[in-house]
Amino acid sequence: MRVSDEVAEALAAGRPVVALESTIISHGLPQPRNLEVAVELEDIVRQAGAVPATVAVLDGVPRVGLDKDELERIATEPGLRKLGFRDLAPAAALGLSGATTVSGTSFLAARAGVRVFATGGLGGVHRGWTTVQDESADIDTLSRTRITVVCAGVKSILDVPATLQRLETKQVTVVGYRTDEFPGFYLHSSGEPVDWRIETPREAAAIMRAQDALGGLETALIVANPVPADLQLDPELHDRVLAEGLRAAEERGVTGQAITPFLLEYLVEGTGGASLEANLAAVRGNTRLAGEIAAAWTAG
Ligand code: PSU
Ligand code: MN
Repeated sequence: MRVSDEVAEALAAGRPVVALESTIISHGLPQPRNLEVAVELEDIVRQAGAVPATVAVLDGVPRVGLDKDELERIATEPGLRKLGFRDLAPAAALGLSGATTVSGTSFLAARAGVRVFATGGLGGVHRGWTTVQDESADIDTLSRTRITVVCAGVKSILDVPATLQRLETKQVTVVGYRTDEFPGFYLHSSGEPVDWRIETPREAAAIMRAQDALGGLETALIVANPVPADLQLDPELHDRVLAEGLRAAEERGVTGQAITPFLLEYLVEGTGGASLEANLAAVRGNTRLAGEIAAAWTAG
């Protein structure tokens, strides 16, 4: 694993660092907007006074912290793989390049000593899980990785109540940021309740310290930060296009790793780009908050 000089120096000096994932860039957003977003997210982290550490695997080397050219590779290289934790060893052994999911990113970031991570929406339990056992590896990794993930909940293409149940079973702590309702990714609320509510980055950092002080399972902390209501996707449009997308995925037999990118892209097209704007608003807000939490964490 190679940690960039800037990230390594910040970590050694106890300065705030925020990990960013790369699958959202390679598989979650359309080109050429994805490169702009990758650069913008790093700028948002810097504005919050933290150092960004985008995570990926390049030519078989797991990387924490990328430069501009490397970000460009993630955004434009054709055939880039999508790597969860279990894919890291084969990619390394075979010298391949790939973007890391929440699962792959959490693992590598935590190994490097980065404690705070920002993304859009987590993976989780897919609809139809009673027949197709598709549950994102994000959940299992977060149940055994000591990292704080700031996200707008889990992707609304999923079975959200089932995903919340799995997070409970797997002992992953979930707190709402200034909300009593679990966010709905593109939507301000999923309509599901969340057990814990915090109001400040300092409270998030205090929970992180309490996790460490208690010891026990090395679980994550999920800080669920809703997209502002005025920037959310219109819920009716969301429900209609998502229903179409789920039907299209079934008709075309899209499954496994391909289903999440397929549905995200379907929503972008079916909503005339509105889902993309809501997705970006969510990721920007999460990235900003992650910077603030990282600062509160290192200040403690
Ligand atoms: N959040 C986004 N867009 C994305 C993802 C998250 O706003 O594309 C990615 C993350 O990398 C997440 C992955 O880990 O989707 C989940 O994929 P799967 O359902 O195949 O585990
Ligand atoms: Mn899956």
